[in-house]
Amino acid sequence: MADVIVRVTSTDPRSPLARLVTLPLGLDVWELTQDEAVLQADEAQAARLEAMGYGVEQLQTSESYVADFDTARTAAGYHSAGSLEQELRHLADDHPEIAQLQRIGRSIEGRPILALRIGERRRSARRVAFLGCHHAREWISVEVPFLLAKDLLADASTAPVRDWLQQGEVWVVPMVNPDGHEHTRTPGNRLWRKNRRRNRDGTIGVDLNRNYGYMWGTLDVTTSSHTPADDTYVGPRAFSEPESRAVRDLVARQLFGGVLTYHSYSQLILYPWGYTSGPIPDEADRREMRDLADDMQRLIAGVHGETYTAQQSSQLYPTAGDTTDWTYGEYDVPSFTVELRPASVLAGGFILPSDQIQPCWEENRPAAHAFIRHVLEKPER
Ligand code: 0X9
Ligand code: ZN
Repeated sequence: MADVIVRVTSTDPRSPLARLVTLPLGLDVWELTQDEAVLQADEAQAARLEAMGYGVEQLQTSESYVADFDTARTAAGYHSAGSLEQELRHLADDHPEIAQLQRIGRSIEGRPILALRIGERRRSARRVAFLGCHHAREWISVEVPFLLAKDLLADASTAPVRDWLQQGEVWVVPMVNPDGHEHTRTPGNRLWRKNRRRNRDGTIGVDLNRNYGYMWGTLDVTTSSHTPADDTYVGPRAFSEPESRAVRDLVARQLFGGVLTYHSYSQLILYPWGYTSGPIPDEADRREMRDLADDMQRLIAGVHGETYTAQQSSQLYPTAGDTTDWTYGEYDVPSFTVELRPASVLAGGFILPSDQIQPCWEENRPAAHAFIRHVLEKPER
């Protein structure tokens, strides 16, 4: 059955949009605001939504969307798993004193999951982590952490980067999901989201951003599903996947003072919780993350004028088992999900034209720096 991209609205107060994501409908939700949702569905799902009383407007078939945006020009400039490995290796080779490439695990299909450690080696070092590409189709989420690493190394001998790298370490894992990313580079698969796990029922893939072990599996809704075929399948148990285990074990070894994970799209800065609409109980933590998210929003807007809205994750939609609920819930460290460019599907959605990579990185640079500074310079508790 053909997949379609639809805009869903609600005029009937008995079927509000917020309810849409709390039902186990197996939808692939791309955008969600008070007024409308943009999502990918098959035709039967779209008909069911209409029958439930929602307004359903077809924007495009998935096929024509990909055909419109996934041009050779759009794809040029993005890394593959292989070209990323090569460039990370060069960065490490060119800066042997302060950079080191580590394999932190292997994917289901055996690809290395790579982390670049940047900083002088000191036992007492504070450490901060930037992650990318839990979701295969979110190619820009590889490029921003990669460019951050490259830029830090280029600036390593001048303040303030020099001081950060003396004081602490920045760890960058640009591609948590190399198998999924490689899959999106094959014809017909540009919109793949999950990893490439063969599930017991024969379907493929676990959503790596539902597989972390804090409140894992406590929701069964469209945006956090227990149905293996669904795009947000949480997996059979927490940390069932080698990719999420690689991140778990890295965090356990390095005890980062903060974690920021890049995704796309929608231009958002999200902080925990995702699993509940309730706020974080600890008021100081709540203020710390909210203030930092607001600072990042301002810093980003100051570069090219783009708005990245700071909010609690669950205000977007509820999920259980995402990365930042786990890093905050388990380690009590400031944790953010940054949803990168663009703002909407009309500007490309998951298929961001490659001429946007540079401005997207430019606007995220001062926010990433603010996060590094915050974590590395934070007084001991
Ligand atoms: O659904 C996700 O995993 C993230 N969005 S994405 O479009 N990149 O897939 C958002 C995760 C943040 N957590 C919550 N919204 N609860
Ligand atoms: Zn994502």
